[in-house]
Amino acid sequence: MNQDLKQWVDSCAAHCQPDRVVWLDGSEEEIQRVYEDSVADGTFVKMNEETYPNCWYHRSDPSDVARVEHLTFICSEKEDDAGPTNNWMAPGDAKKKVWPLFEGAMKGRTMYVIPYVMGPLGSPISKVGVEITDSKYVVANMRIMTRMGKAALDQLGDSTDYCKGLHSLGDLSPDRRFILHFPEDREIWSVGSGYGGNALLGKKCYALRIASVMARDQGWLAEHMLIVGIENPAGETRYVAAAFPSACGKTNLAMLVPPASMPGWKVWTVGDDIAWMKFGPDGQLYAINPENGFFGVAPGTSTKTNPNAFKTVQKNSLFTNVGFTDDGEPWWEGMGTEPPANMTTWKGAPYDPKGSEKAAHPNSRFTGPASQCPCISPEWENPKGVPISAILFGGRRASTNPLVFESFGWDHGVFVGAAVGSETTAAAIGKVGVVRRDPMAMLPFCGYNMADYWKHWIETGKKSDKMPRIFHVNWFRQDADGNYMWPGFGENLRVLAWVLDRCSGKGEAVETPIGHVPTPGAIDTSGLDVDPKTMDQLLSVKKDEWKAELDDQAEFFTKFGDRLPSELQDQLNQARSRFGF
Ligand code: OXD
Ligand code: MN
Repeated sequence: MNQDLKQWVDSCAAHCQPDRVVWLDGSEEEIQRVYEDSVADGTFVKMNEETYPNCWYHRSDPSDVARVEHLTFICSEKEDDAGPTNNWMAPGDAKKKVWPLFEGAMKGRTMYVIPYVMGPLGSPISKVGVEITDSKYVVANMRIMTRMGKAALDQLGDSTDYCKGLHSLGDLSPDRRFILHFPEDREIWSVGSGYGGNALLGKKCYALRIASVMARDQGWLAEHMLIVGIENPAGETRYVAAAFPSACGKTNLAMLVPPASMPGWKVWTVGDDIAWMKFGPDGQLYAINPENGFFGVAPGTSTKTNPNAFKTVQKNSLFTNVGFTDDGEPWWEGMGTEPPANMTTWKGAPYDPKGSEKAAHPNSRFTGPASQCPCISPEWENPKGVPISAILFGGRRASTNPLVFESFGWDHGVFVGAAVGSETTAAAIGKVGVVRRDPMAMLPFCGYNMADYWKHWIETGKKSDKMPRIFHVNWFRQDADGNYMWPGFGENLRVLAWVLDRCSGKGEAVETPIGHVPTPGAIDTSGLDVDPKTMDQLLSVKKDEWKAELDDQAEFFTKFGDRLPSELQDQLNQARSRFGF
């Protein structure tokens, strides 16, 4: 028994006072016992065993359905180390305030100890964590989303190199809800929420916020990125990592189905949300997916938009806050079928097809094992990771950003990533929405000062002459009537094909002040309902729009004061001068 771990668990148990402490070994019998107990206490409802074998349905408290950025804190010793985009609390104050909320919080409950590995077992890039929780929902999700149990304890051995995560549902009151990160101690405390991103501590809390700090200290990258393999008709596979803010289609891109017009192309999913990247001995960046499953947004997922995600979750999966039919099946808006009769909503009320209440909460989720994904990459558990040829950044932009462009080089690419913006999804069609700056799609997930994070990116680029090329994509550009000009989904592969052409020194482009944009014929549009004029618009770089864009980026950068890396200020100045601003 690892003494450091035992002491920590004992001290948490003494304070939280559970009725019993259960160390999870990850076996099948064990999880079935947890499910049985969860049905008894109402955490899960068993779904239709014929149509959804070993699937479980959960409704959360209606006040606990999303990540809570305003209650999420980085508790670094110095406030400056958290930076202007994070909430900060001094570690001593945070502990004084939140430790009492754990006192006796697990009375009448079971405390589960979940040892887990983020990343393939035995991979030099993988990391161990241990989550203590009183939530059976968390146990069930962590069993799908991570490699957990005995294998994790074996990997840990006597080492003290693991992330400690203490989680309790507490009383679920938003007034007593805190998600605290102590980057110097590699520790996480989460209380008052059972929702995924707040409570599955391996995901956003460890694999992004804490890991981003470890990555800075140890010389690697922890990023909010999907990883996808693209195989061309000659059978060559290259890998792309892509960062988009939440609700910009990361899971769809990771599981893209090649269009009929591209026979012989295949797309292989490595990960849909998080990438950990380290240099290999050959100087290339290699990426692993630290997760073991997909925790995806259900609404809008259909056999048309993402058949692979759909097939992944037909068995051994969890469904949270979707509609629930009296046949024991899930249903959500955008599933591609008519709402069934006799369904209850995510709130447990009878569904009224004429009413305004949706069956599924907009942030309702499925949790499914990655191994069940029909297009899972044969390399997804390769302990070495997969070599990354290109990095994409992107956001949801009605205007300004062309369908795709390539940066002029690493430092410029870092600037492009740092300047990512995305329209708030509530933006009405036809209107330009409110752009929120979301650098590298890490705004809510970077565990330290974002200016230092950019510096870390700049420094990383100096370590090798085999860095991936950096691109920006925008699937969401609209015409003057508010219609999306690009069809998206599987057709995005046409853009990825150009990206990979550029990586192999082909792929025609014109130089513009923002970077290299495809020449009019460089992206194959045969068989698409996109005429040359529309394509022209999709690839256009408009001076007046970019004036406003660069001004907005400049204003955002001023938040960081002197800490902004001079390389980014230089890139901004150069972009302005290329336009003649
Ligand atoms: C997620 C998110 O759940 O980014 O992956 O919010
Ligand atoms: Mn995400």
